[in-house]
Amino acid sequence: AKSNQTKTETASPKAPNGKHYLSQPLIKSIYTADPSAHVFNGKIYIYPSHDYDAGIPDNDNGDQYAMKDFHILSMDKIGGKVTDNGVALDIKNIPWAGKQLWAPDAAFKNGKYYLYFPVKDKHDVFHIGVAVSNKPTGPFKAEPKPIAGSFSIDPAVFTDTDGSTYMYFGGIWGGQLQRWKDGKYDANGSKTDLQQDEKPALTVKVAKLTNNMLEFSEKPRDGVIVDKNGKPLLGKDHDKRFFEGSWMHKYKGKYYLTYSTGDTHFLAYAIGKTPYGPFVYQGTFLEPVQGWTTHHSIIEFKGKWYLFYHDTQLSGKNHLRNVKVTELIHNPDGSIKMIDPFVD
Ligand code: FUB
Repeated sequence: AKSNQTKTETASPKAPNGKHYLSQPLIKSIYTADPSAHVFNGKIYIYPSHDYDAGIPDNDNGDQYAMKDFHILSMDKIGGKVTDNGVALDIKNIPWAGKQLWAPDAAFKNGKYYLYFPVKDKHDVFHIGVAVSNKPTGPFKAEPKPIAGSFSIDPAVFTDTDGSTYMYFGGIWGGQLQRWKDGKYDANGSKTDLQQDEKPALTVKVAKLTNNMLEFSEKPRDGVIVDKNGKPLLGKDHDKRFFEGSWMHKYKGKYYLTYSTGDTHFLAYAIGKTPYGPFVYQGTFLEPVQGWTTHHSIIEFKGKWYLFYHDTQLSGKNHLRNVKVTELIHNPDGSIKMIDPFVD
């Protein structure tokens, strides 16, 4: 007789494209995105955005990403239990904040933990702030003002082997980087990019931090991404150029700048000889995930490298994301092995 039983859920459910997800959400009790992972005291800490549904319709400005606080996740090992450590910083305790608490990062120095975050000020302009704690999970206390000279979004903080710490930051479109092209904010500037296809594309900003981790020690510079002939990527190179969500890791003495290509939905990488670049474009290493945004971090843990990323497996909605992890492999020639977030 024909069975009318429905198929039971498998360990790896199918995505809308008919394939299976490569990995599963790390936590299902809250929506999380933009995972910045770090190893502190031998344990893995993830500093994500905390997505929630503010009831704001999707638009290119990203108004639907109306986040209000941060929860830090921790785990003893890859594949181990993931703990949600509760509210680490609330927007109401950031004196200068208006709205949209976007993708954070964290660092440890001088016995303290530093949480870096972008948020719009009360005039709707993104800047980057810092908050300090004695513990990796907070609670964090925000400094009274944004970091002087900071703008746009997506801070990624990297400490080099010589102890110097750098912040990479910026994002176009809703991240407003294009509105700072002349060094000051242009409220009437483009909503997307410079709209100059044949000119060098906007790129990530990089600035060394002061030893107290609270300020820029220099004016932010352009981390220029060039092709193999040394020519900057152009505005029209949408499948290669920087959009947002940068990260820096050092592998075998080289500086790997990784980032999202935004409207073409890849993670791409470029390699430099110094933390400031120039960075030579190499290719993409994560195919588009489910959902519009793609944002990541890379860490080494117990001799292996891992990619933390997000997709929209749990909700199917662009602004309600969930963080994931998978192994990242450097090939013997230094290239990064392509990762497909789906498997057959
Ligand atoms: O989470 C809000 C924004 O979406 C982030 O700042 C971007 O990188 C994108 O993931």
